[in-house]
Amino acid sequence: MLRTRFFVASSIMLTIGAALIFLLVKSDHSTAYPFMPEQAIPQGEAIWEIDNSPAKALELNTFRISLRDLAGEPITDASLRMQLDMIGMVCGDYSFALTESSPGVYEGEGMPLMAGRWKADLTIAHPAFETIELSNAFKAVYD
Ligand SMILES: [Cu+2]
Repeated sequence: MLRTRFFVASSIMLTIGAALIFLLVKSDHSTAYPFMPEQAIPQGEAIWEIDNSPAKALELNTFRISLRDLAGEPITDASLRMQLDMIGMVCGDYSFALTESSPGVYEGEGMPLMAGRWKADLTIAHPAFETIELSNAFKAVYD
């Protein structure tokens, strides 16, 4: 009797486990790599914006990063670079600089070279603090 109950219980657990694994494997990259618009940095936060959502493959898309300190004031005079790299594929990176368009707001244009899921690696250099590396993910489509 105890053995039967144990058997039933473990069968249920196995079924649930298998269902979870199936869901995890089935989930596409859009859930595995979400776009995270607000990211904490030691000095405050970085806010990501891409003018096209989804981004347009083989076209220039404006990437905008706003840096704010813990008091909500803009972090000015930083040097920002971004590198776009397709997730799970070696089809070429796209690297560009972002320039400060207004205090604490940095803009640059990047081109995803194919439709699909992309990773954006951001480097923030500033004379007043150690270089910060952030990453995000986004989707690109053909127009
Ligand atoms: Cu590719």
